[in-house]
Amino acid sequence: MREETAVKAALKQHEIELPSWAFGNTGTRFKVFGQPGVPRTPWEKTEDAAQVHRFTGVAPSMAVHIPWDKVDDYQALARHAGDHGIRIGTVNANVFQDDDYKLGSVCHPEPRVRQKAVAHLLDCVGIMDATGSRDLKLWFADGTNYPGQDDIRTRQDRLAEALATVYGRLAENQRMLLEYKLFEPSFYSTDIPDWGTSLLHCQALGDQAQVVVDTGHHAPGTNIEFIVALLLRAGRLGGFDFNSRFYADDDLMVGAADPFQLFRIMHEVVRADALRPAGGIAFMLDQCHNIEPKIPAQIRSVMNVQEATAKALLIDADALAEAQRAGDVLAANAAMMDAYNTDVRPLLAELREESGLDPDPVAAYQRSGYPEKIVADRVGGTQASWGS
Ligand code: LRH
Ligand code: MN
Repeated sequence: MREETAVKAALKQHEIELPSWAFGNTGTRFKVFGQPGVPRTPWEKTEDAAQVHRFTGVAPSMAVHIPWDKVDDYQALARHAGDHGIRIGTVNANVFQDDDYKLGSVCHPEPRVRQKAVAHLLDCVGIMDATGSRDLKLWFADGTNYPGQDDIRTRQDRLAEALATVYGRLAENQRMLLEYKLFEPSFYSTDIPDWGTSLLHCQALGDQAQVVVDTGHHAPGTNIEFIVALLLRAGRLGGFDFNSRFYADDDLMVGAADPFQLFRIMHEVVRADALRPAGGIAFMLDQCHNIEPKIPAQIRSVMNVQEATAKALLIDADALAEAQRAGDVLAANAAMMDAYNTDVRPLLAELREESGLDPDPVAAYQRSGYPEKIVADRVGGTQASWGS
């Protein structure tokens, strides 16, 4: 069993990035619910993200989504984040909410629309220059709803051309993270539906192009940790969009629906020694808190990742390897299950206290006065939302 000190040391340097859009109003096609105290601006979203870092100690960056987080001065936004103890992280482009993009964006039949989409992606690289962000995350809603609607292969040619243009604009220290999704909003074909399609495009582009695994973007029953192991082996796992789901892309709190799956995924990361920042994996949350209070939900989500990671770090790697070598199926499975069934909450509470934090981050936040403050302060204006 790995020493507790080694486990704590590994957890201390494990950073989890928060999504700005989780602090705004979100919902489903049926309803987007408001909540008192929801931020109205990217500045207020940054302040809320800083609260999550304040109480967990391991969420020092917030991803932005453009234009949901559009501001006149991105350097000023980055400074604002710095003033609150965090930094602006991944820049997410958005070419899925404009009327022009009904038939796609970079895969659209019309060159005018493709050029418009590429222009936005290039603008996002400009924003990265201003915020000092390393990663550009690209998710495309592009696809078709009926067989024959468009030519599958030609759309791949258009996609490859657009990605190459954007890739060519990246600075040396910048990366392109290419996200895949099985379906929705397209219901027949999606132009980047799976890890293989994303990987093929990344390999065609170059080393600065990496695959993002959004845990809600697979067919039910998919062995996601297998995909993770494969991408790590290929040196192409750029990041995760963590969330959980019972059915489709539900974007629920990570670990809420399937904590065992999250544990198995983090086992592959630990086994590849890719947990540390130098491992190059962006551990991002991508969630929507449609009905639950947003800041406590983000704190809980960070804690869920920490718990799964602590359990993965506690796997007795030698015993596991020995049992695997010996073909001892039950002993090998037991090595995993013993770690998974270990209650790591006392260890994490200790780690927080050793880091000068309250052992119970959610309770500490609730007692902080911040929940009441934002409800009192944030009156009037328009609450932030994913503006669809
Ligand atoms: C698409 C997605 C993508 C984001 C969006 C908010 O479903 O996972 O990562 O741009 O959610
Ligand atoms: Mn995502």
